Amino acid sequence: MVTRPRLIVVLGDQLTMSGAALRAADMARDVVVMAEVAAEADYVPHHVKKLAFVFSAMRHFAQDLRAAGWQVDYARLDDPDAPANLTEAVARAITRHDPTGVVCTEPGEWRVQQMIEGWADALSRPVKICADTRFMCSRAQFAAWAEGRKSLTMEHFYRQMRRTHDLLMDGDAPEGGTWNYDAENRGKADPKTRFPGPLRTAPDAITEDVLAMVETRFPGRFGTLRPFWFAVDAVGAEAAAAHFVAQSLPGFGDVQDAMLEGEAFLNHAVLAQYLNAGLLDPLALCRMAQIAYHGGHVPLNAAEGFIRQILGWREFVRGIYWREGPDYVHRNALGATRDLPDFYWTADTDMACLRAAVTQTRDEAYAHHIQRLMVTGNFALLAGVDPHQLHEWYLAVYADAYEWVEAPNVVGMSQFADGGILASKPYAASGAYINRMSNHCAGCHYDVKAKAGPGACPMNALYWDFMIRHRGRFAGNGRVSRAYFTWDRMAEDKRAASQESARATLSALDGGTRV
Ligand code: FAD
Ligand code: DLZ
Repeated sequence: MVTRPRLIVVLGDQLTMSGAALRAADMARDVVVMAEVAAEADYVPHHVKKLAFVFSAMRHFAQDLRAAGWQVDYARLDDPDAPANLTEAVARAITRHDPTGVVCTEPGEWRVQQMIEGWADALSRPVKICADTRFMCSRAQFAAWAEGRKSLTMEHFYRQMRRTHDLLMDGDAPEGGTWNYDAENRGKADPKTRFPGPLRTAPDAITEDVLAMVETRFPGRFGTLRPFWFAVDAVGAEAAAAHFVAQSLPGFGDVQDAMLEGEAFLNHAVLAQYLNAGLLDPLALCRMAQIAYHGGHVPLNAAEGFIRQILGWREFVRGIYWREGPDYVHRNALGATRDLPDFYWTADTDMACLRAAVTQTRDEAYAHHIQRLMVTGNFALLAGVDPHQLHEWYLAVYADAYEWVEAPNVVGMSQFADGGILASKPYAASGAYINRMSNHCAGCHYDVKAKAGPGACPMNALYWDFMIRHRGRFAGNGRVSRAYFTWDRMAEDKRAASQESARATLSALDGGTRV
């Protein structure tokens, strides 16, 4: 008797042998379906390095699956008859294999989840969606934790996660007696420091094929494709993680919030693209950091700071994304409507910090947290840029961007567009913050110390303009209300000059004049 298979669908960001759908499958009978499709490449204009990373990692994973004994039905984007989207890819695989049903792992986006939920009717086969076990807190566990709380505080969630996963714990107390060493992680970086940077992996023949395909298929797309140095399989990603823990983690905490002209990575891990695609396991990575701390190779502020990002923030934002629902990406609590300035794509601006962030984003499909939050995010917040346009930009330009993690960071943390679900205050700052945390201002066309006038850092007046625009909402917020005392005590002529400067910058943005 011939046993009919099931189709096991593996998406481009689910590239792990221990994926939930694969674990539910029978290697002897089931068929794994993977498809490179134009619809996923085009729904936002993904950076060319991100496209190359996803397609090469998919091809490497399919190769590993076959070597392990799986039957893999793989559609390549450069096949003349490539399916246009994931539904078409699965429909065609159904015709080829006549399966009894389809098994998937939860995707990372409401859009894709809704698509998969439609397959049972559209394709006339039962569809099973398995919970994604790559996370340390399931969607259901997060919902249970959040239930009945007036506000959701990352720090409370993080402490519970530390206990649950026994990370940096000394019995029931935190290692070192303190839960959070963030206060020690706000140092400025010394421009003379030589940072080791992330491990660079040379492209193999599969990656070279993909690079050629991306060059041909996506001309004019944002981003610099070569040199391409991302790892594209689990072995390479694990080597990159080991390199980070040995070389950069010891100094991670000290300069976690710093920025330096010409230094894209400092001591950051540059591992999020691997974690989010399934090439690295987050709990294993946290344990590596913990072992390095216990071995005396890494100080506590670095190990704790790093573990907090993954065990705390990464899991927390995912919980919020799924809890808030599909309309989250359309929220706009501050009513911001300005178009995204063109310089987010061209880097054509006189503001040194923004030029540096966008240039390195174009070249590396990477910017670190403070660049995303306090440079590109902050400027958009101050200028009142439409958060949905900004969300689409972030989703497109970073190699690690998938909606479950990108949207809460952009819509919630950076733009306050969810009205304060994720962040308890707006991350709004004037040029003084950039000057304190970086060396960008020293070589900038604008004067960071000047508060108003054509030569003044535009963020200074825009900061006040933002605060005044939203005074009704933020004056009662104890975390930012002091700013209003400062504004109210400022001389009338200074306030008028500041407002005039903000108006000039905003109309330059609207008129497409260089800022
Ligand atoms: P490191 O700074 O070395 O941190 C270590 C790890 O912690 C990261 O690899 C990441 O997995 C995790 N992490 C740190 N901060 C966060 C956070 N706030 N949320 C979730 N995980 C975190 N992260 C993404 O993975 N994808 C995104 O699309 C994304 N978009 C962002 C947009 C904005 C506006 C902001 C403010 C942050 C965004 N982040 C995003 C979070 C963070 O900036 C990136 O995870 C980090 O910069 C990735 O680089 P890294 O691996 O060198 O991280
Ligand atoms: C990001 C991406 C891209 C560019 N291409 C594909 C693809 O061709 N096939 C695929 O299965 N997945 C791709 N992905 C990842 C999906 O967009 C991702 O699974 C969803 O956004 C949910 O996180």
